[in-house]
Amino acid sequence: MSALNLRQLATTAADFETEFARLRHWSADADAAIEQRVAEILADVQKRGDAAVLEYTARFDGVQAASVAELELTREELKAAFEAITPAQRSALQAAAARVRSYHERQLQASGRSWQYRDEDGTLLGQKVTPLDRVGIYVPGGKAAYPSSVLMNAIPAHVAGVGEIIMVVPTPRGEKNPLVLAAAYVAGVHRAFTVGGAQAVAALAYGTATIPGVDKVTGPGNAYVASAKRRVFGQVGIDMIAGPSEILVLADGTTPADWVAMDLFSQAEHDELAQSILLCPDAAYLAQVRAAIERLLPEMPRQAVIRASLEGRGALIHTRSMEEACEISNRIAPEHLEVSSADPHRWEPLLRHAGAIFLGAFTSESLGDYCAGPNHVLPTSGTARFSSPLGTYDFQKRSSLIEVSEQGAQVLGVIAAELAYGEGLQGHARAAEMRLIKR
Ligand code: HSO
Ligand code: ZN
Repeated sequence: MSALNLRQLATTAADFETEFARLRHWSADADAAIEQRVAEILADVQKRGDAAVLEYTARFDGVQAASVAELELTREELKAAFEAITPAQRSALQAAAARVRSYHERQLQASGRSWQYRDEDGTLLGQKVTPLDRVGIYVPGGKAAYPSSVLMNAIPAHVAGVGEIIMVVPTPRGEKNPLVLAAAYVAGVHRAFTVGGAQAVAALAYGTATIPGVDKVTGPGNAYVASAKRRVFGQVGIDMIAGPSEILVLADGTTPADWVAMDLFSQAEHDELAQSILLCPDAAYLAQVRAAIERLLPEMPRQAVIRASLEGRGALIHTRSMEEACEISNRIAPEHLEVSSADPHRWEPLLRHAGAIFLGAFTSESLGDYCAGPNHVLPTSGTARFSSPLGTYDFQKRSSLIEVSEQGAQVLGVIAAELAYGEGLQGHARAAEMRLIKR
């Protein structure tokens, strides 16, 4: 095997900024052919409904069915899948689901409740929080069929109180992934259809005779699904368009080098375009991690993907200090940030932008992917600067609540009328003035 060509940068190097910019560069250029195909599929499903869904499912997945109803997986089928997996798989799914559920229940308590108050003149003001009526969860079927993602999408929806959770999952050549079905059962998915691709997103967004239209579509997918989600946004809500996975490890040199090497692999193995970066002020430790990577890589079944990811987008960066490592991490705003330090709480206050922060040597990112409790659907590609993990709040919406008292109307009416005349809107002004008591 050829030597691993893993980038090593130093923040003291004259060309650091150029190399750093190169490292960060990533573009998911919209592919015009895909965009065109997706636009056609969306329009076709909107127009012909079930018939179009059936045709695309036959063409793309090789699944022939007489009706879309035949493509529905009943709750009994999901249950049967759950019962058919091994006892160890069953209990792992249930344990993960329980932890994810309790984390999201806390989240709901902390940020998902309605509130109101009355001001001095008796006017009631507030915010009413309600769950979405119906959501669609897209689950990929091919190389990225992750049962854990079923839990991470469906459980917060369930906890938020969504009325109906509809899962769609492609089953190429009719092959169903038993763990995906079992996870859907555990997570409380209400209905599931073996339909995928842009046609599934279209069915969820527009509704067909068989597949109910939803209010929001969440979940990861390939370029077709991402394009379809972008296009239906506005008609329905979407969660986010996720880019390739990322991990950034801040190391002070106290964690066993093998552990850090494997943590870098754990995101690199997702995708050739995934990004794994290690930042450390200790040059000797960086050399140890590099040696560990080279020694461990040949053992990995997905070594080809890991190698491509590390060589294409990975880096070991020698910083002047841990403080500088924290600054660079903030510039990158990674999806996953491991603070692999003996004193993680010293650094945590310096870290402002990251999808999820993993503190201390024992907190491998992979524990967060499956079962620690927080969501693994996280902002990627620097979007952690302005967005948050998928959560119960994504399955809720807020309505403002206003009840103006007679006394309150006397004050507000004067203000509103003044501003309304200024905008040339008589109707507004007079509606406010009619409620003023003539004296
Ligand atoms: N790390 C992925 C989620 C995942 N990992 C699913 C394993 N299975 C999100 O970036
Ligand atoms: Zn992962």
